[in-house]
Amino acid sequence: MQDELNRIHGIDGQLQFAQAEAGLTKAVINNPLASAEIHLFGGQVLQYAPVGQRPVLWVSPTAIYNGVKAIRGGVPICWPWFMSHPTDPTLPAHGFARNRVWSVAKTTAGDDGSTQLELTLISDEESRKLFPYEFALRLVIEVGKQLSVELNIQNTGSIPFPSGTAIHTYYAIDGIEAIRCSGLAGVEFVDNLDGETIKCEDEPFGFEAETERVYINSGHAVTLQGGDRSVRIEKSGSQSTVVWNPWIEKSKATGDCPDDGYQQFVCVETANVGQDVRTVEPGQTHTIRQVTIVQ
Ligand code: TA6
Repeated sequence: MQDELNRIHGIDGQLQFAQAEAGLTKAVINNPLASAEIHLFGGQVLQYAPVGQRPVLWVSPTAIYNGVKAIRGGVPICWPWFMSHPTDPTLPAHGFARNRVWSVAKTTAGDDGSTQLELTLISDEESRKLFPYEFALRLVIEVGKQLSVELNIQNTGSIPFPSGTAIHTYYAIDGIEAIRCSGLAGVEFVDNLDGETIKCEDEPFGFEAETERVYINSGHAVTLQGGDRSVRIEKSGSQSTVVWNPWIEKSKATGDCPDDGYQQFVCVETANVGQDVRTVEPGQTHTIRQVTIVQ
C-alpha cells in the first residue's frame, strides 16, 4: 500500500508513506522548515517539530496501535460529536472520525518549503450506522514554520446534520507546574468538573488539579507558556475551546496514559461543542481550523 501511495503522492526528499505500528500507514514529512508524522488511521498528526525545536506534540508512550482504538496523543479529530453522544451513550466517545482510516487525496510541496497533506473521509455503510447522514470530510494538514490542521465538513446529503468537533491536540510540556495558559482572561467557561458551572478568570491560569474547561463564545487565540518556550494556538470556524489536563488520578486510571502523563501534556482543543455545535445544511461546508505556532 505504501509503494502505491508513494508512487502517486510521495514527494521526493519531503514526504514519504511508511508502514507504522500494527500495519498502519503514516506519512513521514521532513522539509526545510519542520518534520511531522501523520497516521492515516484517524487522520492523526502524531509528531510535529519545527527545525531546531523539540517535539511540539505529545504521544503517550503507552498508546495502543491496533487500528481500532484512537491513538492517545498528537491531534485526534473528534467528530461528529464531542465526549458522549448527546442521546446514545452506547456510541463511541468523541465520535468515529479518529477511529477510521482516512484516504490520501493530495500532497503539495509549498513554495515556502512547507508540505501539505490532504486526507478525506466519506460517509459509508459503517458511518451511517452511527451517524445517519451523508458527508465528505476533507482534512488539510500543512507542516511548516507552523502546523495548520483544517477540517472541512461538507454535507453531501439532503438532510441538515449537527457537526460537533474538537481538534483534540495534546501539547508536549516539561512539567505541569510552570505551565500558564493565557489569552482566555475574561472569557466565560463551563467547568465540566464542577457541575458545569459557568466561571470566568481575569488572568492566565495554571494547573493544580484535573482540569476540563470549555471556553464559550470565544474566537480567542490561546498561548501555553512554560519554561523556555511558548506555543500559540490560533483558530477559525470555532467559538469554543476545550482545555484539559487529567491530573494524577485520571492519568493513573487511563490505561494508555502513564501515571505521570499529567506532567507531560496539556490539551488545548479548537472546538465546535456545546452551544457551538454547528448545523451543516445540505450542500454546505463548515470549516474549522487550528494553527499552532512555536514562539
Ligand atoms: O477533551 C477532554 C476529554 O473529554 C476528557 O474528558 C477525556 O475523556 C479526554 O477527552 C480523552 O478522551 P478519550 O476518549 O480519548 O480518552
